[in-house]
Amino acid sequence: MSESVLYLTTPIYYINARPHLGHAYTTIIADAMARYRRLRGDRVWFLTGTDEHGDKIAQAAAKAGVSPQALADTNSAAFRETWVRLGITNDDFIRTTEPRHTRVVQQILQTLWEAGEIYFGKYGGHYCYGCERFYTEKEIVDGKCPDHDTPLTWIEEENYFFRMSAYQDWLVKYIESHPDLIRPERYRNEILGFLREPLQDLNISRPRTRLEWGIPLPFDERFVTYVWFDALINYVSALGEIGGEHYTTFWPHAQHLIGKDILKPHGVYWPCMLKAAGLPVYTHLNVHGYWRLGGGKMSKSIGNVVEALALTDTYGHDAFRYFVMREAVFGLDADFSEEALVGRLNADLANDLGNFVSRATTLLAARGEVPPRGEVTPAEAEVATVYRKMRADVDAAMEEFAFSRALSAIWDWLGLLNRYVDSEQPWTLAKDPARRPRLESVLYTLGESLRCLGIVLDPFLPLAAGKIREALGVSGAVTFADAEWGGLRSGTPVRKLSGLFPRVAKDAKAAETAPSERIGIADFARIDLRVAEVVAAEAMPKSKKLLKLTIALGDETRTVLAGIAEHYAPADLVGRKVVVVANLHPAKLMGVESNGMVLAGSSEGSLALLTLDRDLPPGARVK
Ligand code: ME8
Repeated sequence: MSESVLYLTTPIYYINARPHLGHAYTTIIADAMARYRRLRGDRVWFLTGTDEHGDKIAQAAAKAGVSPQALADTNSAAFRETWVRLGITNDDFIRTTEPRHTRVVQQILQTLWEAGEIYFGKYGGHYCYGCERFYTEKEIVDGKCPDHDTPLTWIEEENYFFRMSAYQDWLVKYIESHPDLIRPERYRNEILGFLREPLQDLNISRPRTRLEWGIPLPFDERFVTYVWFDALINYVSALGEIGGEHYTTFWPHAQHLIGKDILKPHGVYWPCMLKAAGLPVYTHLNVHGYWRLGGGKMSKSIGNVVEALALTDTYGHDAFRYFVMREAVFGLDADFSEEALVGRLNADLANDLGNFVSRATTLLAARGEVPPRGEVTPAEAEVATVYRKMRADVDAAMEEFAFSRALSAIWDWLGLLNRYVDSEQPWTLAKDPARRPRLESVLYTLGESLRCLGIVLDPFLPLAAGKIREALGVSGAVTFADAEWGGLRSGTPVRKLSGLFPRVAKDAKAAETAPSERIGIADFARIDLRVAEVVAAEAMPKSKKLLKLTIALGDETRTVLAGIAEHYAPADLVGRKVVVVANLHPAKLMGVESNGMVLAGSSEGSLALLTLDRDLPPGARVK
């Protein structure tokens, strides 16, 4: 990443729909990018806003019996409030009904008019009121709008046109000489493919007799500007006066982020408009795919996309952010479902991240503060080396808006951290005063991992990252410069942080917390519970958790694997009578077949085997 300045924009959203999953996705990933670049110490300006002109708003306002401006005020506020609620850190919010916008649109129109880039002409075409654009014969599907699947209207009228066709050759050459102007590459190819056909001039006006709600052309008051011409200019108008300080600082570093639905206006119209107006083209157009719901194409008109966004309140903003960034490969379509969200929340957030944070802060808090760094064995060196590699991988991924790849790099490191805790067994070290130096070095590594997590997770999980920093007493702004490995000071007080991401009980409604589903006695009778005697027990090589038990069940002996190694020594088990599920399908774990399951209860980290309070022979039925 070369520039140290970033001007990042989202599309300005139409205010005839309520904010939904699709809008939130674009805005959330833009926010993550803005936060990431600020952490790098870059100068960032992050813009979002609303697109408020056009037929649809005028019609909806008439229907509601209010002025278009009043409706626009209400509906635009819904977007602004949603972004505040989601913790979006946009620096500005532009509305196309603001005077600062109108001024710049009219200025650009006047410049183009005077330069002869705009002419008056007659045009007839198939118009879609939904899209507010004309469709060429080639684009029409079965006589209908390819987007809305509704009939088109033949409209013939006099209008103003922008000489876009004159820029075709220039645009092709520009895209070819700037290979990553439009990315990912599939969308660059799509635009180049489109440009293989002759480019038409762009109709940029609508007669006021047909549409009143728009920006009047400065050179002909009988017409208003075509919505796309109006809307695209927001990216410039939001920076104030063209040539002014804010514009000069940020425009040369403009990057747009959009969904694939609006590729053509951004990939074709906009660069031609900029070129004609004598303004530099944006540096990158970053295009993401579409979220699908229930396997189909997500429609803007259906309420379930709004409901999908409401899941941010159900499961938390961080969990929602994490899910959409982790699940979608940037540029490709992705499927949204509540089940998948809960799956990620439980596995990645509650389990991988939450458990690590809980274990590490519990161990450190028990000691009160971060110990001296101590000796660095190969295990500690590996944690640091993989951390540095992860940081480089995250940087490379973020350069391409590859949020999912960035997160998976962080989670690979987190996996290593969890394995490190499992294999170093700090709770065992803590019991042996002679091993105190070793314990200190492990605890220091855990503390340093927490500190670094509190920084690198910040763009993606801002709330959780803030809590992690707080547990280590880090207050105020941080940057990636603070995330150099080894920066943790011994003596730093640590507070316990548990329940960062509580598990969500879905379907089977977590046996521990919620009342479980009722079953009939016949269902229960299908489970064959038996008394068994442990005749031999041994540790499983390479496993911290599993013990291999040989059990007698009446006449039969069986091998059963039990995840109790952290709670029972093999020698303590031989001769004990336990209760097993005898009719489970065999399962192979680490190369050993387990034939049954030993029952145990657990709560908050302690575990107890079910045994008998009077003697019964092995094989006795339990019910
Ligand atoms: O097109 N999946 O506004 P819009 C992912 N006003 N992203 C989605 C999505 C989905 N299913 N649905 C919508 C407009 N989006 C114009 C833009 S810009 C100068 C003018 C997101 O409200 C995605 O970012 O229809 C898409 O490009 C945008 O919302 C369209 O928003």
